[in-house]
Amino acid sequence: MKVRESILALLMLFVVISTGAITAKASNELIINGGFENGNAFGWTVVGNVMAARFGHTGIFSLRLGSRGDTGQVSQSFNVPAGLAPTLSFWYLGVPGDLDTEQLIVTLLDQNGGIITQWNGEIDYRWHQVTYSIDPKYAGSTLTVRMFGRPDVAHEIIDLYCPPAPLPCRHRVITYAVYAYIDDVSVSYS
Ligand SMILES: [Ca+2]
Repeated sequence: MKVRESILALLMLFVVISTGAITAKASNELIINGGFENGNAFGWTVVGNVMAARFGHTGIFSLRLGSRGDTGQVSQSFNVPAGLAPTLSFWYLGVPGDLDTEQLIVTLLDQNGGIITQWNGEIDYRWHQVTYSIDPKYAGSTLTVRMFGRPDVAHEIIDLYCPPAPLPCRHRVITYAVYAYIDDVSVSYS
C-alpha cells in the first residue's frame, strides 16, 4: 500500500471509530441487543423457547416468544444509574389464534422481584409501542424487564376434498401456531 493510501485508510478508520463512540455515548442505552439484530437472544435470559424471527418492527429481526406447544420468556436486568430516571420503551405484535389462549405479558420488576408495573399485550396483528417513565426512586437499583408469550394456534381451510362416494366431502384444514413478537426494547436516558 502506498503511503498516501495508508494515511487515507487510517483517517477513515479514525472517522469510523469516532462516529461509533459518539453514537454509543449519545444513546445512553441500558439494554443489550434490544433490537435482536444479532439474529438471536444474546444478552437475554431465556426460559422456554424463543427465536429471532425475520419479522422486525425495525431492522430485520424481532424476537418470537414461544414455539409450537411451548411458551417463551426473556428477561434482562439493568442498573439504573444514580440520579437518573430512564424511560422503558418496547414494541410488540400479537397474532390472534382461534382458541383465545395466546398471551403476551410484559413486566417490570424491582430488585426484589416485586412487580413495579405490568402490561397485557393486545393481540390484534398490529405493532404497538409502550413507553414508561421509570420512577426516579429506582435510581441506583437493578431492575428487570420480563416478556412472556404463550402462543395459540390458527386453523385455515385450504380446500374442499371429496373422496369417492359414499364418503362425504370435507374441508381440509391446516393448523399452524401464531405468536407474539417483541422488538426495539430500550431503557435509555437523555
Ligand atoms: Ca429489530
